[in-house]
Amino acid sequence: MKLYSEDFFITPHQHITVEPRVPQPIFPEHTHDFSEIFLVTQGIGLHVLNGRPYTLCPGMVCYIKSCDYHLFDNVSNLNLTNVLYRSDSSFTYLNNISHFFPTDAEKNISHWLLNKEHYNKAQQIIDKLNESDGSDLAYTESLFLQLIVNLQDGRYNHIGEGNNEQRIIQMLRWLNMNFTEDVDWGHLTTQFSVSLRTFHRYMKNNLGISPQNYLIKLRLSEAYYQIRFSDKTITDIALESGFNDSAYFSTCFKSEYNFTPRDLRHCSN
Ligand code: RM4
Ligand code: NI
Repeated sequence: MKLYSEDFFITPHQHITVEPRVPQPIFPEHTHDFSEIFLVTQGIGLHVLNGRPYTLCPGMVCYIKSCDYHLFDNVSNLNLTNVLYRSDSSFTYLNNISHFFPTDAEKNISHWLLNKEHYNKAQQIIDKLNESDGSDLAYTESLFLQLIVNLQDGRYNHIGEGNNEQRIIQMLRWLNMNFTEDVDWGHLTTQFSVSLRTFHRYMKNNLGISPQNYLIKLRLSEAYYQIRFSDKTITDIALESGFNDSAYFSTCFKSEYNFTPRDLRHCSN
């Protein structure tokens, strides 16, 4: 299957367009006469690019060149924002931008995770692109430039590549961004090509705690912040921080900080 730009770009002069996919359903293998950069905003799914499978997770960015072929499968609440552009030589004001894209020297590198700061920045830029109708070329092209520079900047190593330690660090970064979600350690370690045993050993040796206790600490620190600086109820905060049970949350909180969530709320008001 081949997708054509006239079906997605409103005018022949428009070179960039934003296509939110909320959700991105299963989509069969296809190629295009345009290119894509997409940012995963929610959920997970399998992305097969040029025959090679990648597991998508929130915070991941992916580059598709027009000649690539790809498909989405096994999606679970997968949401993404797709930025379509005609080609990197179709711009009026931008030239010489190829080095802001993954280059041939980094063969196969098409997916990476963004840290939170760059992820948020990318979202903001994409929102602006989405709001503009594309008629002001200088404006949309300057936003596009900001986007690709930011995506390069906020880049971690290629998912599932590098040595064991690099892969574990990628996984920890993912956790730092996504700790409020349900975490299935078996699934997560498979996704980052790390064995569960190696991960436990790494955590024990380097952080001195188990993965689960690390996850709880991340959730507690988020809850701590919310209790101090928001007026949400403690029960809501517990749930939003990733705890399924507010009694269990209070127990963990007390043992971490030596005072209860309620104590903290009272002295913050
Ligand atoms: C699809 C999917 C494809 C993209 C088209 C425009 O839902 O995101 O990758 O090429 O939209
Ligand atoms: Ni596509």
